[in-house]
Amino acid sequence: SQVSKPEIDYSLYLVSGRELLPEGITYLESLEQAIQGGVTVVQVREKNADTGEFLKIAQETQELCNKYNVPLIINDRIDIALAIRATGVHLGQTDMPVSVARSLLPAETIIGISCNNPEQVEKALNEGADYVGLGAVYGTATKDVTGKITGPRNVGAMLEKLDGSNVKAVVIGGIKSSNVLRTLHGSVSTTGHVLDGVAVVSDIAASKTPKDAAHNLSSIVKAFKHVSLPSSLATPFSTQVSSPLVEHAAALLYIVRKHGPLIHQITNTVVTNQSANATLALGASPIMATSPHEMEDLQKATGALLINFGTIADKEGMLQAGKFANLNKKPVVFDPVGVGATAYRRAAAKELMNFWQASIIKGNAAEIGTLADSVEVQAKGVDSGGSFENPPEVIRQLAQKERCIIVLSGVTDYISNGSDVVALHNGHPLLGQITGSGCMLGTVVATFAAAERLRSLEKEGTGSNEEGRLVSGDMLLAAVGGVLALTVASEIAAARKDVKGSGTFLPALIDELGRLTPEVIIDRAKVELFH
Ligand code: 3NM
Ligand code: MG
Repeated sequence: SQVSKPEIDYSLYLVSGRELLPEGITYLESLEQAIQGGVTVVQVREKNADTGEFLKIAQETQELCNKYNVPLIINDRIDIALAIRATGVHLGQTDMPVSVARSLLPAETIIGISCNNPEQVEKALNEGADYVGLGAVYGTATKDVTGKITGPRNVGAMLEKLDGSNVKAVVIGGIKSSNVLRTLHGSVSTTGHVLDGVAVVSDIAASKTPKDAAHNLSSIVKAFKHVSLPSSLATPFSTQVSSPLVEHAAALLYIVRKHGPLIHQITNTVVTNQSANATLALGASPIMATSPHEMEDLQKATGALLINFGTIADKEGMLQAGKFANLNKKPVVFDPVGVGATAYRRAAAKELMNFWQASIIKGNAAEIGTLADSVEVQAKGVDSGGSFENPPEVIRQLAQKERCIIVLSGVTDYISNGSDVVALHNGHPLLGQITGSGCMLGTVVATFAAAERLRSLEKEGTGSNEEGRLVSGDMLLAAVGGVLALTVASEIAAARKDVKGSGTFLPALIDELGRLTPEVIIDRAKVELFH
């Protein structure tokens, strides 16, 4: 029998947190302002209240929710939900089972349940839950979530379980206006399943200005929903043919030279100097700052951020830099140098990728193989070689999973946005004989990413739907442009009469990056497209 259930807008789901209220504002004042700011559904969550007190709070909350036509959900307590005829209940994994709750409640009652992994989501679906709360996405002081932090990167696998169902999903745990867009962007399944909303306690409940807090969150969620249907990583280029792709990518060099963007690079001590010189040669400005304390200010002024963890001593700086780059919608290029070499690096890469969203990840076969959990390529260290049987498929899948562009460097460089793959056949063996040519590739790609963002913003103007996207511009084009610039420059440098080996090659390469033009790139590019 079909029961007609209330339609709930899960965009901004406020879970109450009376103990977090600041001085000078009552629970009901805070709640009313939050609803006025854009909260679309409210849950009363009381972990210490006696039944009488809980009931009173639930009744007062309901009165206010009714005034604004906002649905009310009761945490855990079926009896309270029944007593006030609440729209729904929210259950935890150790609360009453969904099926039992369902048998006690009116048929139209919404039942939600907290899930921490795909198995729990599957169970919730089978038991007839109406929505799931996924998390904890980040650490939070509001609830003990020890051992249960998923990061946005594990949300996609949970969402995928809901494919084909009408069960809705929100994320919870440490979500704030400063990380919500990055969270939404990262929390998408490889099948394109996106979130229906976000659930928040402290970012609203602890605010002295809950209306503003709710409005900030709500406008970001709504803008994201607007551009995420149907879900895509970035503007797909599959409508373009290969020649305009290269022309567009190469032309970004003009924008680099015209605007001279600041390229912030946290890179390793082996290559800092030559990476900075490569940036200057292209016409951009390097900043090689590493202190976590200046990241908030720096990321307002930069054009793009490169994080290369070849000598990983500044992890806190890397975390903060990426966070503020995401907040300021600046492209982030991640170069996980030698990520397979140690357990520490593998863990650090996961921590970084869960904390901020990369726009482009660049690595060799060993590094990409490690990130993709590939058994095919065993990472044996920073310089280990290796290759994949089917490189396009490996990076296509990794791009979908990590929600960014993947660049796989090698004799042939492969780039994917999760749907299409570009193979680039430029370069010279001398690149393999100097240290840090891979790191320099990250630098050049970051420089082109800054240019592509500027191009996109100039073209779109303000007020476009770029607002709902984490980074403006097609980062696949930026990656293609960056890879072509370095590899074409290497061919020209290697052919010079004054280049006699790797020692003379490095300065010649810097020279040729400085002399490079889009026309030369277009002329020499050897590009292949896979669909
Ligand atoms: N449930 P804040 S995390 C109530 O993981 C709750 O199921 C969680 O609070 C879960 O927005 C959480 O202040 C607290 O981080 C969320
Ligand atoms: Mg509970």
